[in-house]
Amino acid sequence: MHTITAIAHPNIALIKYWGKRDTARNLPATHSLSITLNTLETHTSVNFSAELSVDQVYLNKALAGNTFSARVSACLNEFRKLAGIDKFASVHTNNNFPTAAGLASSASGFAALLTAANAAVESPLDLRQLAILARQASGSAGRSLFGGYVIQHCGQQNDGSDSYAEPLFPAKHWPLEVVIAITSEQEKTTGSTAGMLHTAATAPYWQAWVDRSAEDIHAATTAIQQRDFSALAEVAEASCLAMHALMQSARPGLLYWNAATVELIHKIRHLRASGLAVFFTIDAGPQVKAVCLPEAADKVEAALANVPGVLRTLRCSLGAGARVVNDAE
Ligand code: 2P0
Repeated sequence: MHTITAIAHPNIALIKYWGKRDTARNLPATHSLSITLNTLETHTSVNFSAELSVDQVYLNKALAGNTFSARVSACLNEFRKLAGIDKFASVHTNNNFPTAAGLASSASGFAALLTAANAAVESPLDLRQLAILARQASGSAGRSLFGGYVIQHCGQQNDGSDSYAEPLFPAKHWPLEVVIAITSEQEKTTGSTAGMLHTAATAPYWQAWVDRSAEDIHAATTAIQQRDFSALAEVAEASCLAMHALMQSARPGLLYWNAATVELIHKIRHLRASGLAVFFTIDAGPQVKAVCLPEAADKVEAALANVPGVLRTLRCSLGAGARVVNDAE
């Protein structure tokens, strides 16, 4: 067998996933709706080999730590069961953006891993099976299999068979742009999985958060379908702030923001009030993602770059789903 390389992009949720209805199967407690980005990339190469007696995992050109390697192996174990393959793999995965800093590196990572693994076997799985395996590995990862606007259903079945991601609208339906304001390059202190379990166990507003999910998904889907920027801004900011308020209500509270994060929220709301089509969203980290109409993006980027505490900005459009690439790419 030869080495297959796949590329996948991070996605950012406009309607957030935070919490699990089943920890063992990694079933989300809420639906989520995301946009897949371009520019930021994970490249993952997979080579199944009869000569290996364990999976060998490299992250950003160095042997990966035990926790990361174990997650990759667990994902490959589930894949091997379904794909009927018993060989271990050497895996090389590289991100061109900060890992584990609230930029969804696990989403693009597992989407690229499964896409490469699937292209390396004789009987590939279908996309629905791949989406379920990706969700099992990381709740946001199924979303990075697809481009444009994507929904991750929380599902109701105990076995998770109806908890999968699927595309909603292609990127060209409404080509929004995203400015990411980086306010810290540090890895976050509380990972998403631990943060979600802690929140579900201790936050008093937990059930209200879960109950609101379907309504927010419906509002966002309608806004995207109608290309109604104000309506999308309203529901996306509400979902983001509700998620962070929920985390902060846990005991002890989880606070992923720094001072610059708060400055950016104010700046983006001020820009919108002054007529620019922009809204913010923030994940489990201190970076702020400003989603905007293309004609507003240059002004938004210039304004955010000047906010105290912003280290640099990144610019993305909507991107494609995970795919196999030639080694030369
Ligand atoms: C999201 N996040 O919807 C939310 C918003 C972070 C904040 O999905 O435990 O790394 O592996 O299923 O996918 C990050 O969570 O968590 C995430 P696990 P994951 O994008």
